[in-house]
Amino acid sequence: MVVRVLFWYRGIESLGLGYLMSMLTHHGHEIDLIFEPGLDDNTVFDMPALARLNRHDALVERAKDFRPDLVCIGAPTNLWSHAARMGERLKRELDVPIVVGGHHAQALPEYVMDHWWVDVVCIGEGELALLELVERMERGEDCSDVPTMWVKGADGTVYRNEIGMLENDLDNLPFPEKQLWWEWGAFRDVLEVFTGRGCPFKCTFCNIHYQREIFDGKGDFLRKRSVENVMQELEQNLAKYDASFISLHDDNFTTSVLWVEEFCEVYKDRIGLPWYCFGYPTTIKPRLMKAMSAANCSMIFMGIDSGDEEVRRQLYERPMVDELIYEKAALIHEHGIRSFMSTIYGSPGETPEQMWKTLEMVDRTKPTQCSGNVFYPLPKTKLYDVAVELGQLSEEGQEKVRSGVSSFHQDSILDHPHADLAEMLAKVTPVYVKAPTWAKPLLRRMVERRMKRTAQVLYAVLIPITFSTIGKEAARITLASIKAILTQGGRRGASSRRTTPRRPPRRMVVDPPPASAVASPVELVAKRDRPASGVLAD
Ligand code: B12
Ligand code: SF4
Repeated sequence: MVVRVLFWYRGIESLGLGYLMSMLTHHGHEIDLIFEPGLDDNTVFDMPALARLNRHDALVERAKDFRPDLVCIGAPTNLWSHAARMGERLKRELDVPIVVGGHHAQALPEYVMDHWWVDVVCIGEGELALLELVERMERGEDCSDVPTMWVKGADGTVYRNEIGMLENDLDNLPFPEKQLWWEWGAFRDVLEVFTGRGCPFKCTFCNIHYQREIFDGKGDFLRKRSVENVMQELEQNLAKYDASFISLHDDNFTTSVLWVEEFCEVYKDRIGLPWYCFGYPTTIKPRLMKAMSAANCSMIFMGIDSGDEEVRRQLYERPMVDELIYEKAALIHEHGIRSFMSTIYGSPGETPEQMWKTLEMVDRTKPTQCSGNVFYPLPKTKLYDVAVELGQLSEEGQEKVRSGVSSFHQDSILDHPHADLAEMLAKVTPVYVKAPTWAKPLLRRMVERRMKRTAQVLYAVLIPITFSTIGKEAARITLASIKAILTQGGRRGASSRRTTPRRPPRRMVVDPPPASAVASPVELVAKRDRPASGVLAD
């Protein structure tokens, strides 16, 4: 007997949810997706007037029509407020268990679980955990001790289970679902893929350092798929979708030289399309650049983050001297690869001089494109704690983070004495690095005089120039998702997965045996059956 599982997401394709979806379909369960284009609130726009395009009523109708047994909501911090709005509504309308996972749930499981409409919180990677939950539902078994899941009982008791073992062999995972995302217009020209998980570095504004702690002792944090497995996924998708770009979304693609060399060798013969990836300055090596350039690598995203060595070393824990950054940027360009540099302004304690140095440095690296971000204290990160300790993140600010406010936008939520400078520099940076030399003093003056409105207009108008590569795909998916929501909306697409006849929803049983008989979470993890390997997509 199958279990029907409905997923919700917003704005862009989520490869994380894609993995969960395909894990379930590979084990015979049925899935559907409701997707909000999110044009009203994203990295570029904050235009509440466009909220109607999300067509919540149509989405809820589609959800009802699917008659799910379980609803799965993915929520990074920036989507939490939207996720919560939809989660609450779905609970009222469908009255089935709701599982929330993703980075917000990982960082703040207690907070997420405190919401009346949340039944289960996934505190780690979800493939094995969700499958186990769904299979227990299918068998009508108790779900209170599913590893990696916190589960709420009918009386409000929360069963806080430990994180289960990580899937060490990523080749065992089925390839992530694509079709539903395509139907919703969430991707068009750029095919996204992960070749591995994890990152060896520990930047203090990123989730990696605490993830490494929560996954400690649970298997390998840094994992790579086999090159053959990645090629099969790409070939399978390229046969179906007319993409002309490949995006390798690993946290840090350039970490393993040998693996990347092997990948490039095979990729140039079997795929050949231009691609981009994320890289970390110290891992950018001549040998690697040569191999990547020969394999048609088009662009590398690299964090400069700060132009001040002290900030990089002490605050961000990215120890590297200025010369190294200039050298690596030049190396990328020498090999004919374009660069996308990213910067952060307004970190806790950062001075105006340090912020200006960032603008200078990124300009000197001559990036093809560049983003300016205002520092956002992501929950559970070291820099969040620093902001609180320095008195720059008030109780009100902390509540904003918990509820996901502003994490998309270029408004500082710190009580930072130079927040206005940070906001101005973040807007001007992408334009500044592309501006002719004569225009740079004018742009600097615009920042000094805090001409916020002019900077905002300039930023929005020049997006096609400053973000030419990403901008084109963004425009394509915007049009595609508007079309999808207008034409498809409540109607189910061609990939609808429901084949079972209508029947009452399957219950999630949370009925643990008496306390004395309950095994410790550690014992449960140890004895837990893992899904058989060989679930590799064909
Ligand atoms: C690639 C990437 C992107 C890509 C997205 C690619 C894509 N299509 O998915 C791009 C560049 C577009 C992007 C954009 C942004 N990103 Co980003 N991104 C990442 C990165 C490097 C990898 C994410 C990923 O896919 N991981 C692999 C998949 C398999 O894992 P996953 O998504 O976590 O999903 C697993 C589990 O979390 C869990 N799970 C997830 N959802 C659910 C739901 C349920 C029901 C269950 C049971 C389980 C579950 O199971 C999944 C499978 O194991 C991470 C860093 C990281 N290590 O995670 C940052 C990261 C996720 N991004 C982050 C941020 C802040 C952003 C932006 C807000 C940046 C900005 N200012 O614009 C935007 C917002 C995008 C959005 N979703 O709206 C933060 C999020 C922090 C937070 N607390 O939310 C991260 C963690 C990096 C960081 N700075 O620390 N990002
Ligand atoms: S290199 Fe990137 S993914 Fe790795 S810890 Fe730093 S910011 Fe996070």
